[in-house]
Amino acid sequence: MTYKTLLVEKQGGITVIKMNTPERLNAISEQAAADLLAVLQEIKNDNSCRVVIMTGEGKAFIGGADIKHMIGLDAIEGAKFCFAVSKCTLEMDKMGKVFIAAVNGYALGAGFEVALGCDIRIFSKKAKVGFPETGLGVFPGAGGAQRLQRLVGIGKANEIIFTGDMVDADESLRLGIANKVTEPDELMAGAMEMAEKILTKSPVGTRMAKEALQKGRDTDLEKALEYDKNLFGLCFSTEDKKEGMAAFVEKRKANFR
Ligand code: CO8
Repeated sequence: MTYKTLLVEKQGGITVIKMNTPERLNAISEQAAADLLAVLQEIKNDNSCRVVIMTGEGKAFIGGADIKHMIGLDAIEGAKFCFAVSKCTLEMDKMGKVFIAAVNGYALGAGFEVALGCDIRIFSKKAKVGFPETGLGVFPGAGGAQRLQRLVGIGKANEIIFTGDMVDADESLRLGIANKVTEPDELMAGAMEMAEKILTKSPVGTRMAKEALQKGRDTDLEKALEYDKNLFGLCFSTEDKKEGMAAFVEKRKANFR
């Protein structure tokens, strides 16, 4: 399928989604939110896709929700628009695929929220993230406040959200927001390299690991370990577990299908 605001490219088990309205810094309009949700549905039903790389064309990953659109919205419309973005990241959480954000430039507001909705973030040295919302009379309501405090802790999340200060790539790496920082022209190669490495692993193991991590995040340890035990048991009924362990014993590379 083709989309008005983004490009999709498939390369083996990897799908690259590139936000593609650089003239407005890939700001999320109603159309962009609808396109993003639609492409996620398409990917969800594509069993050949196991890793998704999200990035942006031009100097932004996503410059935020479209302020020129939000200026005319009332309370109900504002909440609906906000949830259009939350829905995308909730879908990403639930999908058994790994999402890598290749953050090429500004990831602000809803853009930072989308990046935080990814499982792994690789930053170009030019990347900058932040939540300017409090300066606009709102707050990061599409998951930013919740996801950032889980990632960096409450104190730092408070500071980033209350001040609206942008955080550069090196500081993001230090805080654990970025997994890795690359030269700008090496960003996609870095993201592809990580995606390729993930593809060599068992699809079942990866999928179960994501589910365990997601479910455990907001659960007490005892319940989380109970859940993990059941997922772990489930792995033992799969070809991936047979192949992975047989390959170890036979001293060869595993060949997962
Ligand atoms: N919305 C609408 N238009 C935008 C946005 C945006 N978020 N960001 C940039 N643009 C437009 C600019 O208005 C400009 O358009 P024009 O040429 O017509 O004036 C064009 O993109 C290029 O941008 P600039 O000329 O401003 O580029 P600079 O390099 O000078 O500045 C900045 C880059 C600093 C990133 C600047 O563009 C900026 O401050 N942008 C706004 C960033 C922002 O505040 N983002 C947060 C928005 S609020 C939000 O995301 C709410 C999330 C929570 C709820 C989710 C709801 C869906």
